[in-house]
Amino acid sequence: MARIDIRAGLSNEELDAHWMPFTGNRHFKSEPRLFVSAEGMHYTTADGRSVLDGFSGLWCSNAGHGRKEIADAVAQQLIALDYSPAFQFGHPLAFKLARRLADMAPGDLNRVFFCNSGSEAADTALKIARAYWRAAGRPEKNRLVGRAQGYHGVNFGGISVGGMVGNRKTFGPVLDVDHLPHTLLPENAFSRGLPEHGGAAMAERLMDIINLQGAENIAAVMVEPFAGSAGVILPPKGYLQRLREICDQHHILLIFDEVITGFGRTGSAFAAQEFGVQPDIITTAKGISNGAVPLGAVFVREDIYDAFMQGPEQFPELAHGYTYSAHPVACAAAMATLDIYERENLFARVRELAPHFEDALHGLNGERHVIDIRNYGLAGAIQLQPREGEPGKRAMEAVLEAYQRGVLLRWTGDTIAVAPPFVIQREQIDQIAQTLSEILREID
Ligand code: PXG
Ligand code: PLP
Repeated sequence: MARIDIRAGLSNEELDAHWMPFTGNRHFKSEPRLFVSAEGMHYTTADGRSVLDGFSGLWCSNAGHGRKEIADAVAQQLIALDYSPAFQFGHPLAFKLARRLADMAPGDLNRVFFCNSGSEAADTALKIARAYWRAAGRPEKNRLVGRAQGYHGVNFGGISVGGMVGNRKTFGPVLDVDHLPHTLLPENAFSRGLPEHGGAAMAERLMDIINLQGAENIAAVMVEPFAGSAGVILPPKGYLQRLREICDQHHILLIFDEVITGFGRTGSAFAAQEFGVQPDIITTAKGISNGAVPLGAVFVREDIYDAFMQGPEQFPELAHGYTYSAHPVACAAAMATLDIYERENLFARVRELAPHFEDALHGLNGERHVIDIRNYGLAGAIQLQPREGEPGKRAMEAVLEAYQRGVLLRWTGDTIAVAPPFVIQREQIDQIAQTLSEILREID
């Protein structure tokens, strides 16, 4: 029998050359986990195994993999117009896409700034917030507020506002930012959907920061509607509403980072709509293009944009932009993605599947090691008791074992996260839960 090659024929030199992001490089390279193709709900590994995608890649492939409509749109765009200069020139598809996105967005978030990732979206939003207050004649409003356990990507603005200590502490001084406490409260363990307890009180902590720094010095508060990366930490009922009220009272912009929650994950296009809270700015990426081509977009209130439209008309009103802002190929991928979401009614499908998904995850309540289960829409988390002296190890082992048994999940700390594509079948949700149940019984 031919030897099965999990390394896909890669030499040590090739494996070594690629410095992998957010990966234990030595651990990975000693036993690589390589995908060579994907179709629908499944990846195929280098050694020819089929792996059910329980994580939409990395919260990206909401419509499943290998979507021909996207591939065709991308191929046609590459031939028609491969690149168009992003600054001082444009191409029609960027404007059409912006308009279409604006129509999906809540309220008057009708101005769309394109970038290439969630990290770029975060830094773009923070810069727009600060520059807005200058344009509005309030230059001293420049402080930023984030939240513990928040994730806003890896650029300097994002890690400053972000609250993942591990992503900041090796990089020296970052921006001087205040952080709200996270909303993972023990009394809310095993909540189904939005937790009941502590919402308004947790949001009230923003008042501590306002009292400390002065609202006159604060530009914006940036939070994820629910924290994805930290392990699906949901906002208790009333939390986001109260944040909004406080921001309104004190003239502070509220930025929702919807890189994960945007494009259907909650069952609505945006979590802002699902939770009924209107932010001033929304950042997105990932699902906007089904992950097929990198793309990010920042949605901004119309009157924020208007505040910038002053001074000599030939000068850029915002000294910011990326070579690949509104890249034609990314725009084509996004258009085709939105077509699929619409045609297949995939956000409604999230709402339909959510109760089954919730039951399947909460069915793991009582399994060994499980200390909390959280869910909303098609996002979920199973939090494990950390193994004595080895934090993070138990969830890592569970996820690596799931991969061996044909299910792709993600670990973050001792939490296992689940976020399947919206095209998942009920039996496949059951397969994820069943696999986890078996593994939790077996691992130490
Ligand atoms: N904001 C949020 C809310 C995110 O979730 C980013 C910004 C950064 O996006 P880019 O495209 O620059 O990576 C993210 C990314 C996980 C996981 O394990 C989450 C992300 C990325 C990778 C893994 O949950 N979120
Ligand atoms: N570094 C150099 C030397 C550049 O010339 C540029 C863009 O022109 C950049 C970085 C920024 O690249 P991007 O616009 O793709 O973010």
